[in-house]
Amino acid sequence: MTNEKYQVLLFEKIKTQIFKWFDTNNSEVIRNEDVYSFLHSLKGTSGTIQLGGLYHLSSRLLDQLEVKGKEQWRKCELREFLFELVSLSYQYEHFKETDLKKVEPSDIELPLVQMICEDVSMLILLKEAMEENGWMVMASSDPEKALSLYYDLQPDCLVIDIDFTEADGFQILEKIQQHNHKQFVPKVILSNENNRHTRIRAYEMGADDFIGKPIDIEEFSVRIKRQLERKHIFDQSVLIDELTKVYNRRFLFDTLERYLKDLERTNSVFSIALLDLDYFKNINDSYGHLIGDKVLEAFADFLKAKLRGSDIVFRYGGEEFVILLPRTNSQEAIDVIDRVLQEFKTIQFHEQGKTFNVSFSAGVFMVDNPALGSQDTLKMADHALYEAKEKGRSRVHGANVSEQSANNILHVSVIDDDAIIRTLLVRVLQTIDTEKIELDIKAFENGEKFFESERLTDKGKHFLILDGVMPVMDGIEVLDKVKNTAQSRGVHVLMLTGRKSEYDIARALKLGADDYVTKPFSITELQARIQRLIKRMF
Ligand code: GH3
Ligand code: MG
Repeated sequence: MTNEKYQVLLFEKIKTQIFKWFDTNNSEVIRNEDVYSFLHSLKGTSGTIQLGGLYHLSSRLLDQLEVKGKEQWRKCELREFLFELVSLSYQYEHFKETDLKKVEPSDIELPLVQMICEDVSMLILLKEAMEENGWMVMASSDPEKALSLYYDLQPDCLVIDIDFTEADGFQILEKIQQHNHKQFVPKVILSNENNRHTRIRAYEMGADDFIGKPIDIEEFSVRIKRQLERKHIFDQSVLIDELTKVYNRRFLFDTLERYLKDLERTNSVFSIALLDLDYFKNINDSYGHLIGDKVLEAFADFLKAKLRGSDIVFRYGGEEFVILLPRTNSQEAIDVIDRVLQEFKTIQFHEQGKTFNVSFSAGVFMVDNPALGSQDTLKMADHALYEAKEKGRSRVHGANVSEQSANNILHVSVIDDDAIIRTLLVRVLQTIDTEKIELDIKAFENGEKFFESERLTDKGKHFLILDGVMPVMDGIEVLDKVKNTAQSRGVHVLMLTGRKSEYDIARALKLGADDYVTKPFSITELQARIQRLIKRMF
């Protein structure tokens, strides 16, 4: 046999062992001797068949094993310990040696591009080209879904291919522009109709750039890059939220830092309140996003009118607002916010011949310890907000420093028949820092096992990472079934698909997958992507 064949066999062996340890329900603990003999044999064989990287890694792990001097390992400890090995096997299996250099760590805060395009081959092509530039790309082929995703994700740039067969591409642009003229997100239009009339119409409707087909990929990338740069500069220089005209999130952090410094110097305590509109999604769903926008504007105006001149209002994100109340203690702040709530919820909104009221929930936290950073301060207010939501909404809750309140839980399920990928993904998920969300992670080797577990009935939101191709009930079937269950609203799905399976990608998007990633993926990039997705979606 050639070296290459031995190499393949050796990686197979690693895979089988990993499967036995982590995937079967044998036992919770693994004997150290077993780990030792496994690594020892790896070291021996890899040296012989010229796998230098694997040889060095197994030697190093063996040394560490000795230092640790354990008798047995818990599954999770061992998974952590062997992560580099799992990751190396994955890369060996999926990338050629020469490709490995390309797998570089990427920034967690990658720019996010949203692409809307009916033609799936074009979608795949451009998504791939953009991802090569290190940007994260969310792609949708369905205009309705794209629109609601746009509000959920708040992308940094929009690419809209207006050549739809049934929908009117310009209508999508128009709908987004109605919201967008108050919120700067660059929009790039693609079309076959590269004539003067269409271009003028696109620019008039708010397009920032127009690219005619056929598309030169290199030029396309540069033009998108320019738009992302514009957006970045814009975000850096603006302190006011354009929709609501209150201060934005970036200014909130600057201000909080200033107040924390003041607290240290002069001992003047202050309170912060985190407000979140109740069931706001329902307003968007029933009346459309434009009415949702109107409610947000009205809410911000109301806050400014009802609070003291020294209180500062910020838009924290979507339908969340922060109020900073200088020189105000916890009880005073709770009273102020509660008074605002009682008045606000009596206001009647009249739209489309119907009348409705809106309430909010709030968490209040008094800051009297300068050692807490701005992030921690907000986290405390957020815990209290969570309590207020849990207790039935439309109420104000004070944070209690000593009380460790429950976090928001997100159930993440990995469904993939490949043991290496499962182990990798679980570990990747475990290292993700999700601030206020606690992840409950489970892996399944196929869709049947996933449904048998009845996991979807667990309360809270769900995030599924689904392998497109599996022997028992493939990803598309799982997706179809998930989207047809009663709980489908709170379920977000990321599909892992083969690079060439255009048909699968098209079906996945049609069936309601929120995003797809083609295999093989770079681990660091996938990590960045999942982190971003979780932060933005939950
Ligand atoms: P809860 O009472 O638990 O807070 O429920 P909710 O429906 O308010 O909360 P959820 O976080 O599920 O939904 C918030 C929605 O707000 C999702 C998003 O699409 C929408 N949204 C975020 N930003 C904007 C915006 O600028 N305009 C509009 N119209 N909607 C937005
Ligand atoms: Mg809300």
